[in-house]
Amino acid sequence: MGKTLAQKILDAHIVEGQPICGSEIALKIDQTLTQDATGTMAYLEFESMGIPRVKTERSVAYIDHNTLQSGFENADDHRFIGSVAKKHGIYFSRPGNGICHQVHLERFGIPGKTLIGSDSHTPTCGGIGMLAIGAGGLDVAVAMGGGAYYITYPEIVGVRLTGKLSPWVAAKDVILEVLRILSVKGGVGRIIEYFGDGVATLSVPERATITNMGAELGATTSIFPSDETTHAFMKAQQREADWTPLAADPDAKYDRIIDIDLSKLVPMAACPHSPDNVKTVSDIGKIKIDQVCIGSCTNSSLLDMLKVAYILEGKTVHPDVSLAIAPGSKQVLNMISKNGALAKMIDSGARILESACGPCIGMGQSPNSAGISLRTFNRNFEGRSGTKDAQIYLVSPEVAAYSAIVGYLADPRELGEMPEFKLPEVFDINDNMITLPASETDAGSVEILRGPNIKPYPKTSPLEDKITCKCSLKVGDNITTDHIMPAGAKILPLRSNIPEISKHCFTVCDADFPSRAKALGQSIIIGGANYGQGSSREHAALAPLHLGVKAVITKSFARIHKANLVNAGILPLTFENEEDYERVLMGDELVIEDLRAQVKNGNIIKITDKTAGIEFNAVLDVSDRQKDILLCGGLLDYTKHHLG
Ligand code: MIC
Ligand code: SF4
Repeated sequence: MGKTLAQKILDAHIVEGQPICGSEIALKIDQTLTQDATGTMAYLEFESMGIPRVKTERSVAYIDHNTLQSGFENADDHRFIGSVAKKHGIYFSRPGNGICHQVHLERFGIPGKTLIGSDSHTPTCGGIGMLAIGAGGLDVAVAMGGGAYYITYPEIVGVRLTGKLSPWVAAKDVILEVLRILSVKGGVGRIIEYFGDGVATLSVPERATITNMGAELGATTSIFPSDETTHAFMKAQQREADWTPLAADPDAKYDRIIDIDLSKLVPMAACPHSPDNVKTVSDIGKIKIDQVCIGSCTNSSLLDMLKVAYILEGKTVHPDVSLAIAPGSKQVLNMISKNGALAKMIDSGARILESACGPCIGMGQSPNSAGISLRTFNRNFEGRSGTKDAQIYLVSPEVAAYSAIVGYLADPRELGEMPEFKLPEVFDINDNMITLPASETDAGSVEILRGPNIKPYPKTSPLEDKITCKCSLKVGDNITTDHIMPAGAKILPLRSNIPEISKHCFTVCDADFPSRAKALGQSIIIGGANYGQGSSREHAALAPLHLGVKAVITKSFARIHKANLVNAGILPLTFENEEDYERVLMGDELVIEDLRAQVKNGNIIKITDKTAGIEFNAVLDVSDRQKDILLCGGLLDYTKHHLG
């Protein structure tokens, strides 16, 4: 039987386990990437494994998230990461060089290879046929040390694209349509693979927008074939030698097929506060807007910027609107500055930001109170913009730019005929902001530069045999890692200081949680469905670990967060009977006896709720390897144990 493209790459990289849907496999990882907000912790973890040099084909450390330097913390972290990179054989993309996913697509991604990154939008490189997966920092550290990366062998959902996008309808509208169909939980345990005649009509940056935002489906990753369009893109990046043609076999069998006729799509928006709350722009109507932000790893390519500049040319941003634009990389910014597109943006009144994540992660440009902001980003979770009552709509660059001019949410098809926007035959190549690592002989003399805000990994201990503790928090469905461990300009500089950042854990939901959990010493959290969706930040597990959380019991988990909990030695449990979720209340005293034996012997954990006077079963749905990790007290202890 023929294989899908994802299956071909998976199967070529399996080093342990069987390609059977639902079973755990170990993958050989060819490349890794980190960014600064997750990178400091990842490199502290890598250092503690005592491996002198990375064992991957290519590892790259990017500085793109914590670029607002309103104190010494972020700058210290940048220096720390730069020095670790130099010493241990990692390429270092300096601040200003661009957003990790955009730069990796331009300069490092290779069709058919595997990449894991400590950022959930790592699947961006799926746009050139790479198997690129978001992971926790510790998983990336292990992969840098030559260890395998473990996932559940996924189902493959095929999205068959036919037709061609109408003028002013964008790649963003394609992924919004997929989100409308599948929802933010619909991709869990699945890879989304695009195929069909419509693929050839999409450029690489458009494909990358689609695979990037597949993260919002909860998918393991998303992937496009590598074809002549990919070839032209790689050639234009002067990386033709890295190109290989790749596609699914003609008789490949997908677990499910979704049909999308590109010509039928219209401009859409994801309404507050979820990326799957998708409606057409015309159904939402002409709502008045306060802000427009264009950029982020989803929509900051040269192609996006050329379209935006065309729409803005000769116009002025509406007097009631603030327009901010962050081109995705130095390459993009440089090229639009040379071809005049940047001048058109500046002329229109756009506020040009550096090539970094910026407003997407709340690093500046928070909207006004109750402000309505249109953003070309990928997440519109409540409060993520930095303004609690802001209303964020996710839209294409075309919708964003046109709306910025007219002052309300508007349909860019009103612009009439669309010129052909073409990618250049040669991109501007200058990798001078990527610092090469020291040679193996020089590495010994490289000094690691550590700032005072960099604190060690939290204390761990082997799994106890009996847990008696209270439920410190009960939350509902679709809790994001932005709820668990908020980001933004004030909190992000604490990413390398777990004791300090823990003071902000869950404060979006309950301001007293950190102090309550700390006072309890040990506790358990109760959650609903799709708990931990969104970012890959392992801080959403490390802060609870620091605060004494022993287990999280939910209706279901998002993939990366569940793995991060295991890595941190926190039990990820699900209710065997979902009705039990209603019966356990905050403050209840919970007891788990013979825990080690229960973990070793099966996947059912018996729990007594003394306050409610009930017993219930929770499921520990993890592999035997993950059980060993939990028994050891987390992946770091497990890895040291196995290495030593
Ligand atoms: C995000 O978009 O939420 C982030 C910030 O890029 C995160 C990583 C982080 O929290 O550092 C992600 O998506 O993984
Ligand atoms: Fe950066 Fe936003 Fe992309 Fe996350 S989603 S990597 S914060 S641009």
